[in-house]
Amino acid sequence: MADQKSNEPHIAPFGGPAGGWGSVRSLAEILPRERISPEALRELARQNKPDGFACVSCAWAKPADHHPAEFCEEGAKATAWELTTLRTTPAFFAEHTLTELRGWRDYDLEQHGRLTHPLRYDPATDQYVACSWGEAFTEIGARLRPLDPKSVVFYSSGRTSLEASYMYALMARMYGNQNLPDSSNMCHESTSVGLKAAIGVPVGTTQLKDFELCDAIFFFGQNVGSNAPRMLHDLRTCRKRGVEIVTFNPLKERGLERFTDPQNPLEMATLKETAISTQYHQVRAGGDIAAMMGIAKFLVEWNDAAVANGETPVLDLDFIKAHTSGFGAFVHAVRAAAWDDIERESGLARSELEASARIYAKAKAVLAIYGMGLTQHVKGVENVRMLVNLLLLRGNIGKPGAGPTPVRGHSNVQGQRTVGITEKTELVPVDRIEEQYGFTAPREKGLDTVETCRGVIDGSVKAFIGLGGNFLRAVPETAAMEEAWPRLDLSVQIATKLNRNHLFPGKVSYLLPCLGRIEEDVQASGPQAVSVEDSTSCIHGSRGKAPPASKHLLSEPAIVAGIAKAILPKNPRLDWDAWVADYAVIRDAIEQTYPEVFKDFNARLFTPGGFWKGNKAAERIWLTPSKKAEFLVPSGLSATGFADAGGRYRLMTLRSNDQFNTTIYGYHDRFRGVKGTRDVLFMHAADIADAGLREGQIVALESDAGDGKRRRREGLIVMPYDIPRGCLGAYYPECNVLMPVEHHAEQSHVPAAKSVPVRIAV
Ligand SMILES: Nc1nc2c(c(=O)[nH]1)N[C@H]1C(S)=C(S)[C@@H](COP(=O)(O)OP(=O)(O)OC[C@H]3O[C@@H](n4cnc5c(=O)[nH]c(N)nc54)[C@H](O)[C@@H]3O)O[C@H]1N2
Ligand SMILES: Nc1nc2c(c(=O)[nH]1)N[C@H]1C(S)=C(S)[C@@H](COP(=O)(O)OP(=O)(O)OC[C@H]3O[C@@H](n4cnc5c(=O)[nH]c(N)nc54)[C@H](O)[C@@H]3O)O[C@H]1N2
Ligand SMILES: [Mo]
Repeated sequence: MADQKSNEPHIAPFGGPAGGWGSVRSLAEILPRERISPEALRELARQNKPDGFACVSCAWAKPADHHPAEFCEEGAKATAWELTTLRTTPAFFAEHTLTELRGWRDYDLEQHGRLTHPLRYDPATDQYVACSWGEAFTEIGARLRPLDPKSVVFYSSGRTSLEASYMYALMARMYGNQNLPDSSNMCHESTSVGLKAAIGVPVGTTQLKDFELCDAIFFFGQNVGSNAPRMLHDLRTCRKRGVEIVTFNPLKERGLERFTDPQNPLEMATLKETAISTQYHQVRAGGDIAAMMGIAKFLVEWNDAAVANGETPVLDLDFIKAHTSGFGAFVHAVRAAAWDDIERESGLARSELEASARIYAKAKAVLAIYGMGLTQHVKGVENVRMLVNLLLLRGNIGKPGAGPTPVRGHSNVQGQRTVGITEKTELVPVDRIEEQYGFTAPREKGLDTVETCRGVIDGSVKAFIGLGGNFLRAVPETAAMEEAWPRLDLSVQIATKLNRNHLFPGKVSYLLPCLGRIEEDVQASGPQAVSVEDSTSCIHGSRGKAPPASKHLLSEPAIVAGIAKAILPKNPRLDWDAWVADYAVIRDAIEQTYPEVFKDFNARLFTPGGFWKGNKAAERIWLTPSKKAEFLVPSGLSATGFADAGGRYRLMTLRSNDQFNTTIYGYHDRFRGVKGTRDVLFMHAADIADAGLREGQIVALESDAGDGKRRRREGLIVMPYDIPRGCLGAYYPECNVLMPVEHHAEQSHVPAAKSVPVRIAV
């Protein structure tokens, strides 16, 4: 199998902290492998600095008073990945057919280096051949113009800048659809839907300064050490001031246990570690609603007692009365929930939940930080709503040091939504764009990621444009998707490196190479900057200075403009060329469409720490229909959406410490003690014994979704691991083949990648 890699796989527990010498060694492996030049090394130091570039890795906040080197191991890997001196040229494609390349591993495809030329697929030879940009745009226009706009999809991955995203969304609407799925559809859409319904804003309410003011942090389902390592500094500072950190995660993730700052020479020399979590609860996958219900139950009980004794209430009853709706029904549900059910569903003992409820009840300000462990479940939206319930009980939204803090994924995934990348009409100022550009914008809801997958499989989607990303690898049901993809009339991929999606051409296919954000982008008016929005709603300018990987590359705004001019009639109110010549003009257009958020956009572009776009819920103004923050009674205690049954496991598909989504940097997962392989199945020792398996045995997984479809992943090595019983862990994207398209979060349609029903096959 293409994914299998067994260069002496080695599995043994890792004893070190997150960060520390391990992260330095990990970099020492990557930098030479990417043949990084001295200039590129200099670029590393410009990461997340004023007038530097915004890191292309995660979306965590970038402080104004930055650390001496505001980058982390993962950021450095992402920078090295983009600045590699390795190249994938037309000569490479002359030597390899796509059929052959489909046998390569994801790692080897990208490791070959940056794409250098625009390419067209030649079905006669099954190869990509170099073409001119003009030729590419002309044919893309000729193919798209006759199609029904409803059958065309414009995907984007969350790395694309605000400028290119705004242009892309506008182009789609002018073309005639809102088929604008993005990586957020697979990620924090449960947040966007859940928080919007509960508190009237689709994003977290907190900022970095709240880390200085909280006295407890509740941390659910986010692997900070691997996926947002810069936050470890904030967490460590919190710990040093005695903030309690209560973590809920099925796995003992090292970054949540302890950390050594690789940028602090004293800590490194003395091997000093900071313990991060003060309580660590290994909740079952999909057990968070139950866990939070247990905490709420203690709070309500203690409140009853306090009120009866004339003491200060445990709940913030004044806040609840003034600011919330649905409290009565919620409390009724809390009282009705049975401890046996809570303990079974959460996998946690009542005493553990009591211990965390004590911390919650004592804290004056609580931050609730979370990631994919909550959002990627069938009840992902209810997970988010339950977290809000918990916060509302003690008024922990809209006060300093408190609030929901979703940790977003890609570096501009939140920002794309801010400037129009959405399939939902209600999230777009339709009247304003119609007036600004003189056209009638579509009102019909567009396709999201799940709906796009359905459409590709059933043939109703005819053309796909991908602005970054690796759609075909990131989505569920990858085998059926790969089988269906060649039936597309047109597949266009805008990318920096070759990935598996590019190996599945449509009837007509183009692979268009673009500049990365770290590279210098010179247009008619001179060198350009772009912008991104981080997880805390702060908007940052970003200026690339590294020499481009090839002189044939175009920037993302230039490529979008090229396609737009080819598919749209001329519009006197919109000069795409003028936008490409000077991105400040795009920012003026963005400001005109979104005057509240982007006031004085160009002037504020390089504000240290970014400029905050504001947040009504943070001011306790609730933009919900009831004008209050809404409690929700969850529909049940389990988030999995399927019943437990003999032999059926809950599979969590996970990221390693050595990947960025579908980009595989290497085959080690240092923190989890895995070396040289990704073909691992994490499993509880007692489950291994009960299933009659043994450590190191090679097994297959089959999906157990009850829909009669066969989905199978071969070649996984059984590894005993500290994981709750009945739960399994294995790596994404290799296990996406096991996920049915229809196994997604209700309402938000996020694929339910953290509890996939599977059976073990031998
Ligand atoms: N280096 C690096 N950085 C990244 C990425 C990357 O791949 N590599 N990806 C980026 C992107 S796009 C995103 S969205 C984020 C992803 O970052 P995370 O949100 O951390 O996503 P995952 O790595 O998928 O891991 C989720 C965590 O949830 C836990 N978990 C699984 N199921 C449950 C559950 O039911 N309940 C609870 N409480 N926990 C659960 C897992 O054990 C794991 O620790 O990171 C971003 N940053
Ligand atoms: N089973 C399972 N599936 C998941 C997840 C999971 O946890 N489990 N997580 C989901 C999540 S949270 C996400 S966000 C998605 C990720 O889905 P995507 O965002 O679609 O995937 P990436 O792997 O981030 O995309 C990598 C590719 O982006 C291209 N690229 C990199 N930089 C640039 C650039 O600057 N410009 C352009 N144009 N292209 C660039 C490169 O060619 C690279 O190969 O996957 C989702 N799928
Ligand atoms: Mo993501």
